[in-house]
Amino acid sequence: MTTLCVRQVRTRAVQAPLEYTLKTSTGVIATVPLVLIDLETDAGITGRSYVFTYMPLALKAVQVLVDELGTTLVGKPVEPVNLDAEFESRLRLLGRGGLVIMACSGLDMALWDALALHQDVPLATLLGGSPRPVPVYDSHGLDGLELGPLRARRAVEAGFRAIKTKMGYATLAQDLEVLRALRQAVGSDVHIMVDYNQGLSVPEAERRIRALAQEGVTWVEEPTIQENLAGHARLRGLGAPIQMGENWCGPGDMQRALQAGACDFAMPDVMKIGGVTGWMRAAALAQGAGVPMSSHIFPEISAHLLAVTPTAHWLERMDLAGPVLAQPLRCVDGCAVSADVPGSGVAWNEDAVRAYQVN
Ligand code: SMN
Ligand code: MG
Repeated sequence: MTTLCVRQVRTRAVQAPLEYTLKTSTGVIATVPLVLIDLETDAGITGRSYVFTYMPLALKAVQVLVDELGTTLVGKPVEPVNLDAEFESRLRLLGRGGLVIMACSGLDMALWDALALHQDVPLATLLGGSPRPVPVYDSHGLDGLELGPLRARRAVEAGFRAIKTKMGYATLAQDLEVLRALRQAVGSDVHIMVDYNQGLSVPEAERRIRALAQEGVTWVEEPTIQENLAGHARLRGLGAPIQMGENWCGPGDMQRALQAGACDFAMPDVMKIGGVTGWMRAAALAQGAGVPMSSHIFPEISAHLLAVTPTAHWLERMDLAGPVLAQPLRCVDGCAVSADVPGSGVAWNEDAVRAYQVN
């Protein structure tokens, strides 16, 4: 078989609409800034992926990083593990944190998509497994008293057996009020995860976790600043499992968190952990530590990755890129079902891309 090589990398910046404004305890997300990546190869196959930049102010910078790094791939074989090593060496002085690893991961995801398409297999199959249903929780706008319970009821009616809500209101009483309203809406046999998005001090987090533990939550996510590993470790054993990982930049951050005993569960974000290449290394760390591993947003590719993750736990359904995708991920009977088609499942709705393109 001839070697598949990169011919060109094209990017487009879009601001996709959000069905529900995402209000976290540390920031509000009203639109979805995405860098769409089309990695063209000399076999006429195009690998696709997207990078979510959280805030519009980061959109142009990430697009430039992807463009610049993409030019270094032109003419090279589509060998993501080798190209990851090249990025590691080339970017050693700059460092692969923040926006840089986001750009590298976007290219990595597109490279793996191209490989799977070239071999005409789903990504999970290319990685040595096969697509399978993965337990999924709904995390799309189930927040606040006004609409949270209604959306939670709709999620359960749609087959979800688990939901996640943002926590960290001004008072513990308000946290409990929202949590009890959701529990009232979904009943006792649905998992409820809560996410503080790093919003509490350690003493306040201890106070609130002890209270929430009485309510039966499945996990408490990022209760305090995510870099505070000792702080997270202090919050374990209070009656509710501690979850974190969406902000780990590369497998090294995950290793340090696990070594510090910072969490009961892990949820790397495929974009920040290092793409598919980084995810597979993270999955090995989780297996070695015996830690259940969930995904963070990016549901389409995460469905393939969790299918080959030894300690796979939950897939997060938050449909950020849905408005520009040809085929959003399907969720049936409480499981995410990646289409049994070649690649990672990422393809564009070109009309929508044109409508939301900003650059
Ligand atoms: C989250 C925060 C910001 C954007 C997307 C998702 C949240 C989560 O921390 O875990 O869903
Ligand atoms: Mg979170």
